Amino acid sequence: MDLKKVSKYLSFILRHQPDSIGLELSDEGWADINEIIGKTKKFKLTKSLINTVVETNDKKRFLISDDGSKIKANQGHSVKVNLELEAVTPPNILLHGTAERFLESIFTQGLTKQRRHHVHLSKTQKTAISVGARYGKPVLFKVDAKQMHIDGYEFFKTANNVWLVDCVPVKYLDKVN
Ligand code: HQG
Repeated sequence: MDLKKVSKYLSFILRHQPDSIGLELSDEGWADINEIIGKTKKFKLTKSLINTVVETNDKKRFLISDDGSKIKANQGHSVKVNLELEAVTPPNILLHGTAERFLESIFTQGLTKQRRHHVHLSKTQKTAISVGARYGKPVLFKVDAKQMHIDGYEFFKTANNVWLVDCVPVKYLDKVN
C-alpha cells in the first residue's frame, strides 16, 4: 500500500471532508481510528498502516491520542475545529512561499487564509519554497512577524512546527525573489 496515498486520504477526511465517509470529528478534530477503518471502503485500511503513516510522515501531519484510539490532523483544516493552540511569540522573521500567479492579488489584499483556518508560515526557506511550488513558480515572502506581534497579531505554532496567523497585511510583506 502506498503510504503517501493513505496520508492524502487521512488529510482529506481529517481536515476537509469527514462527511464523505460519514465520519464525525470531535470539536478538537479527533476521529476514532476504528470508526475510520470501518468506514473506509475504497481500500483496506488497518491500524498498523495508520500507525506507520503517522510515524513516517514527513511533516508530522497527524497525532494519535495517548490511548491509541483516536487520530487528528495537526493543522491544515478547512472544517471548523478548535485546535486549542495558545498564542506564542513568533520569531522575528517568518516565511511564506506562494506561486507567482497569486502575486497581484497578494500585493492588493496581503496574505489571506483562503479556505483554511489561518495563513500558514514557515521558519525555513526550504519548506516555504516547496509549499509555494505546489501551485506554480515559487515566490518567497519574508513576513515581519516581530512587528506584527508588536502590533497585536496573534501567532500560533502547531505540533508540527507550522506557524499560523489570521492574515498578513501588505505592509508586513517583503518579496525576496
Ligand atoms: C495563496 C501544506 C491570492 C497562498 C503546506 C497559497 C502548508 C493568496 C494559497 C499548508 C492570497 C492557499 C498550507 C491572496 C494567500 N490572493 N492568493 N490574497 N493570500 N494566497 O494550500 O500556505 O502538505 O491553503 O500563498 O505545506 O500554500 O497539506 O495554503 O499559495 O503547510 O500538510 O493562496 O498546506 O501542508 O493555499 O499551504 P493553501 P499554503 P500539507
